[in-house]
Amino acid sequence: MFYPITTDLDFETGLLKQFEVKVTRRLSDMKGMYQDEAEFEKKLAENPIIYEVFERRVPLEEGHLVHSVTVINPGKIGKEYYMTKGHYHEQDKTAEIYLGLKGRGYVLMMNRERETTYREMNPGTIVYVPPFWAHRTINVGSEKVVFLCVYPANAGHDYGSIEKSGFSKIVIEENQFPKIIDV
Ligand code: M6P
Ligand code: ZN
Repeated sequence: MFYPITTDLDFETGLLKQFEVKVTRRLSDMKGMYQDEAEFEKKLAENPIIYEVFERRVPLEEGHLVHSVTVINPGKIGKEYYMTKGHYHEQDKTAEIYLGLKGRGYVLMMNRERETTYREMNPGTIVYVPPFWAHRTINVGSEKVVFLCVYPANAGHDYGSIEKSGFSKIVIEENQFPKIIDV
């Protein structure tokens, strides 16, 4: 029997005071995901942390809800902002909720027909990622992007489809503003 738990979220930082799982993604974990390959190779020397995920451990079974906070650092590889890898759910009928806590983010979403849309995520924005949509979060600002995520614990991450075919659009900085362009 899994007993109820509480978690303290610090509204100053957006960070969780308790977590059991921490995932750190560095640039080297994102091979092939940035368009500017020369810049990617160059930055590999310092291999910066792109984002981190802090998660409460719950059983990864139907009925449970994973809840975690993700922190994306500010930065760019060439013109392209730091972002998450992005994924479909393996159980693709499962949705996800994000709550923006800090910073300026874009949530890029793509369905299996490769139709792509995005929503801005600022502190206080709730983003609903419906079933069947791959999702990637992009830090389009100069501060950390911090957001809470909640999703069914049996959803699973399908990274393979994104590693293979990418998203059909990318987010770059142009004249100091974010811009979505076709790949
Ligand atoms: C959010 C959720 C997680 C995800 C994380 C990082 O917290 O969507 O499920 O793991 O972002 O994104 P990704 O797994 O695509 O690298
Ligand atoms: Zn997800």
